[in-house]
Parts: sequence; structure tokens; C-alpha cells
Amino acid sequence: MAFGSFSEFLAALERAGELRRIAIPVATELEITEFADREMKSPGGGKALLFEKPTIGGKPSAFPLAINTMGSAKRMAAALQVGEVEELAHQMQLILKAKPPTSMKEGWTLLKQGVDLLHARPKRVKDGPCKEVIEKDFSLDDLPILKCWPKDGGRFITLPNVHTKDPDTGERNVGVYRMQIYDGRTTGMHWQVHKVGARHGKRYYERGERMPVAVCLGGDPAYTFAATAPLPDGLDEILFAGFVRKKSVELVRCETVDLEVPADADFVLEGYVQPGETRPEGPFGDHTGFYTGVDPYPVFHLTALTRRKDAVYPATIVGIPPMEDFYIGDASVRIFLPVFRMNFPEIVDMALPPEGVFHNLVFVSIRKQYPYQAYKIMHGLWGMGQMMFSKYIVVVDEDCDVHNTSEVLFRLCANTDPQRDTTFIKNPCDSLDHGPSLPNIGSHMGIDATRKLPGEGYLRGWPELLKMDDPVKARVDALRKQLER
Ligand SMILES: [Mn+2]
Repeated sequence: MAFGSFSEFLAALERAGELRRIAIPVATELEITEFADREMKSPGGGKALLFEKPTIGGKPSAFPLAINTMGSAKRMAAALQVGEVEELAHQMQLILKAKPPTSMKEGWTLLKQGVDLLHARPKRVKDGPCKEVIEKDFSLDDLPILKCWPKDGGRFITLPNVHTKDPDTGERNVGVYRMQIYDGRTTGMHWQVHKVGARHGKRYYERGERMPVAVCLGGDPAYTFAATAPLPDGLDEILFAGFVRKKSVELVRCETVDLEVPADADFVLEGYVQPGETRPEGPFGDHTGFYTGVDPYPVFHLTALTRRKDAVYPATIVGIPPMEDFYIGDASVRIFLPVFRMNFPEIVDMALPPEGVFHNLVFVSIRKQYPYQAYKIMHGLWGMGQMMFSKYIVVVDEDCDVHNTSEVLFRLCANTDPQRDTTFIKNPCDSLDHGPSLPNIGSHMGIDATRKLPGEGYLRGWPELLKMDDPVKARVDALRKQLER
């Protein structure tokens, strides 16, 4: 059963022992970050935290705040209503298997059709819980929005689902772009150049029209997951959310803008972006672990705020890893692995370790058959969507567990000749990456840590990896059990 509200999800976490209530007043300025950061850095990602009495400038907020709700493998699976994230990957695989795709493009089309068939098409409804309260006289100062880190430029909404549409085709997009609070009714809108929201904005700019924007907070966590997932352009996040939750998303019309939003959202901020208008945004303690600087970004003007009566404000923080975002990104990688395998059947597994904060480090294991196959995989990944930002790609053999960083580093150290096994390329870089000398462009490095073949010039005969015989292992297992008795 899909979650009917964000609160229902929190109740499920509580029943599973995955939620801790904080019943004392805690400041939204820095203190909640410190609480949450310690939780996220405890083994396995700690627990979700529900702050029942967040304070804003020393005054109690009318709304509770939940954080770290997806910050563990268990909670991420709970958010997606599965025992394990792999179950969704399996469902994805089934859609793709219906008819083997012959190319990436065909694969995505098939996936889109498959997802569409599987109870994913949204339903239009006249009313919904997100309209229980329609605020005319409101201020964002009343929401428990976090000031995350000491040198942040202000308070930031960190888990907004930003709904926009293409003015030409009407195609919808939902993305998560941080929003800096300027005043009670104005925020920044941090969509970077590579994002779909920015592309829609450009079209409104060219047409000289005001851009309607609706920002949802809360509701079924599947919405937020879908909004962060690296879906290909044109695969509707709402459709994908419907596929994940196995129930059509109910959409309701906004009061002041021509957009539709999930009817069960906790808060809906309606408003617009005036094309061409920008304002300095930042600094912000980012997922890179560093502050990103001040840059001009579009401005979001609020025209209405609608909400549930019992609304809970969802938040996250980013910073030095590991953080909650690792578990969200890791789930995406697992779910979309079948899609990657369509074009790269030799891929066995893939991991984005937390230290790499998504784009900086990618581990891929392959079933290697021919010389330089590792390089073919690197170049393939560098050409695919957000994977273009991957700063380091390390390719290992199929028998290496890419989710075990220690094992990957062992292969890297043992199997490589640095000069022979590395390659450098030029590619676009993540806007948030402060490493490159110029923003948005730079170099990436690929490391081939697979065993080398004679065809790759390795003529010494690759040695065999140590491995204990299975009967001996079984015998020692038994002996150890005897000792425990
Ligand atoms: Mn999209």
C-alpha cells in the first residue's frame, strides 16, 4: 500500500524502530544540523529524527520537522515500500525483458511504456489534503526551515519537489533544487545549467512569459525519491513515482498557477519565476563537504501556500559524507542498474561510494572478455546523463564487490601499473565541484584495475588470487561453532 501522507510514512518508521522523537525545543538555526549530522554519521545512518518543537529565532514553530527519513538502507527501502531496494530493480528488469531493447533509446522508450502500463498513470482529483488550509496571509518565516551551516547565506529549503512544465510541449518535470529564503515570500531557485528546470526556464525567457512553479514538501516519500532519481529526460517523475508506490499519484490543480501537484503533499508553495530576474544565491554548505560560493540564480515569488492541517516539514542536510543523500543515490544506482546493463551487458555491478559524493568516484565491475574493455565502459558512462560528471571511474573484475571500498582499493593497488592503466579525458563537470580551475569543465580519470590480458601487452601471465577451498571453510565454520558452545 502506498503511503497516504508523509505522517503515515513516519508512523511506519516509528513502528519499525527507525524513528526517534525529539520532544524538547531545538533551534532550526544550526542545532538541528548538528543533531542530524551526528545521527547520519553513526553506524548504518542512525535513525530518522522527528523534532516536535523546532524553534525559529527562539520562538516555537507551528510545525514539526522530520530529517534523515531516508538515511539508511532500511529506511530507503521502507520509503519505497519494499523489503529491499533490489526488488524494484527486479521489477525494472521485468519491464525491460518484455521485449529485449536493441539500444539505450529503445530501452528508455520501453521502460516508459512499461512503467505507464504498471498502474503509474496519474489520476486527476478535485480536492485533496494539501488544500485543507489555504493560506492567504502567510510568511515562510513561519516554517521551520533550516539554517544548515554557520557560513550559509541564510535559511534553505533542502527537500523541495519543484514542479515546472515545458511551455511548448506541456511536459512536466519535478526536480529537487535548494531554495534560499530571501524574505517571507521570496526565495532563490538553485537549478543548475544542466537541469531540466533551468531548460524550462530558458524557454519561458525566450517567450518572454512568467514561469509558473509549484513546490511540494512532504507527501509520499516516493515523490521526493522520484524527483532526485536520475531519470532520462522525458520520463515523467510523477509516472515513475506511481510505478514505485504501485498506485497512481492523485494530482490536484494549484490555486494560483496553472500546474498540478500531488494531492497528499504536506505543503504546496505556489508561485512564479520571472524570466531574466536573478539574485545572488549562497554560500551554502554543500554535498561536496565544502561551501559553494555566491552566484546569480533565478528568484521564486510565492503567490499562495496551501497545506495539510497536520503538516510535517521534511528536511535533509548535506555536508561531509556520509550523509542521508548517499542512501538515496545508492538506491537510484541499484534500481537503474538493469537500464545500464542494456547498453553495457558486461556490467556486473556499480557503486558510488559515499566518499565520492555521487560524481567524484564510481566503481564498476565487469565481466571482461577482450582487451581495453574497461576503457570502453568508462567512455560509455562518461557519455550518459549525469554520469558525465564522474571524476574518477575505477573498473574492476566481476569477482570484486564494488560496495566494499576496501576490496576495490586492494584491486586498484594490486592490479595496476599507474601509467599503463590510466586515461584522462575532458568532460563537463558538476557546477558544485570546486576542484577544476574553471567552473563546469575539467578532466576526468579512468583507472583500469581489471586483470590484464596478453592482448593488452601483458605477457607475464596474470597470477591467481588466493582462495581457500570450500570444504575447508565449511569444516572451520563447524569447528568455530563447536568452540562457541
Ligand atoms: Mn526529469
